[in-house]
Amino acid sequence: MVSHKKVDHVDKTSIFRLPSPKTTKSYVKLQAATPAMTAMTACLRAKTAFTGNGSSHFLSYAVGSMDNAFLFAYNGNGVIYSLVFNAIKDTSVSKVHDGAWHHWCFSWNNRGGKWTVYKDGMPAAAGTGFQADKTIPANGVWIVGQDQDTVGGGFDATQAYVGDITSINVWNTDNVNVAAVANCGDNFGGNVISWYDVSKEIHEVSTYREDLCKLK
Ligand SMILES: [Ca+2]
Repeated sequence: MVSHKKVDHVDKTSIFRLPSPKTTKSYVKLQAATPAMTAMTACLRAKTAFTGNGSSHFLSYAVGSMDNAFLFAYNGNGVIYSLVFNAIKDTSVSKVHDGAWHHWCFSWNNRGGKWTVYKDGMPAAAGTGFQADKTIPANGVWIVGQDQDTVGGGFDATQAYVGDITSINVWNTDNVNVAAVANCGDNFGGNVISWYDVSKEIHEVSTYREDLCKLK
């Protein structure tokens, strides 16, 4: 048994730090009741300077029938990508690992397969025709910092995230005021995952406090 602590509420200034070198032991499970999603938006704040081989997964969502139901990640060149319903969308959004805090969102809608990557509240890349008419299945498991190849596990150290991460929110719509979310709007909690409220099962991840919104 791996020991871990369970945290039902964290202060809004709580930040998770996933250690270097990459390991499969460090991750946070977010316990959310997730509906089937025909559209979604996932947002988070991240600060990393990791470069090198392998990918780095901010967030993964797996169900029994599909481990790559949703992924939000960047590759070894610092380029954002996502997977929806087991298909990858590489983007042109780069320099994730510049060592500074950034707010990132990925939104998708199965109507026309419209997708958008937002950096610091502004659209940075977008397209259509990605997984149109697909539905992300319900009742899966959300893991911060690892790619799941089985539900809640099957991690690969080369795919772990190294760095700081916080403010993870997920909505089952792509109709989100991302600029307000990025600018610490009061009403930023997701309706699928709300960072303030979601229960967090922490595995070998350290936390510290910093109010990233204070500077806004
Ligand atoms: Ca996987």
